[in-house]
Formats: sequence, structure tokens, C-alpha cells
Amino acid sequence: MSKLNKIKKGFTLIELLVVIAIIGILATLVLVALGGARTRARDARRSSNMNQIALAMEMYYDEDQKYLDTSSVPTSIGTYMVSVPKDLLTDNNYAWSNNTGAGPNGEAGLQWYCISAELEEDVNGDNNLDNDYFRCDSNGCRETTNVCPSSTAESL
Ligand SMILES: [Ca+2]
Ligand SMILES: [Ca+2]
Repeated sequence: MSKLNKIKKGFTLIELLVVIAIIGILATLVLVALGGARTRARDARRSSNMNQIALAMEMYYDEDQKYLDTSSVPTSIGTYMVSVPKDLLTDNNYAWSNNTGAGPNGEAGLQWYCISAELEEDVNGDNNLDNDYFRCDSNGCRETTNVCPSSTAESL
């Protein structure tokens, strides 16, 4: 039997264990990377939902010269949004300001609204995961550190 044949007989147990360990490490790295991609994808979806709700609210306003007003998050926005989405991870309603009365900046009743989604990523880069929101209100849509206010707590 030649020397080459001896070498090619197969893997040793140590070699197999090393290969398995390396595969395990690579799989962990891939899963971590995918996890980040999935949270970013959910955040993108949340921002998209906020923008669509804002569009529905503006169309509602165009027709009625007032925003839909309700003490809690609406389930629909006229004919413009048949079903207002919930958070895709928690299935909770998005944060909504009771806008049945005057607004936090003294806006007349029915002339303001605010809805916000809590984001999972640290989009403002301050290493705090508790202060990242995407929010739409009667001043427009944006990333912000503040959840929608209760009707008198904070300016829009
Ligand atoms: Ca943050
Ligand atoms: Ca968060």
C-alpha cells in the first residue's frame, strides 16, 4: 500500500470534530446576521405602515376637512384604510393619541392626530433601544425619540 493511499483513507475523529465545530460557528454567525436583517425588515414595515396610515388620514381630511377622531387607535380609517394594521411582532395596536379634543399645541379638535410605532433597532444610534419610534402626526412622518403624547402631555 502506498503512502498516499494511507493518507486518503478517511477523516480522523479530531478532524470531523473540528469541521463540525467550524460549521457550528458559521451557522451561529449566519443566524445572528439574519436576526439583524429581520428586525430591520420589521422596522421598515412599521415605518411603511405609519406612512400608509398617514396617507389614509390625509385623504380622510381632504374629504371631511377633519381628521378621524377617536380616543383609541381606529380599526379602520373611513374607506381609505379598511383595516389599520397592528404591530407585526407583538400584535399590539400602535400608540395613538386621544384626538377627540384640542391638541397638545392648542390645535382645534379634529385638526390633529398622532400615531407611532416603536422600533426594534437603535435607529438614532444612541445605544438605547427604548427611544426609537417612527411617528406620523398632523405635522408629518419622521423617526423620533418620542412616542405619541397623551392629548395634553407634550407638543407634537
Ligand atoms: Ca435609540
Ligand atoms: Ca425599541
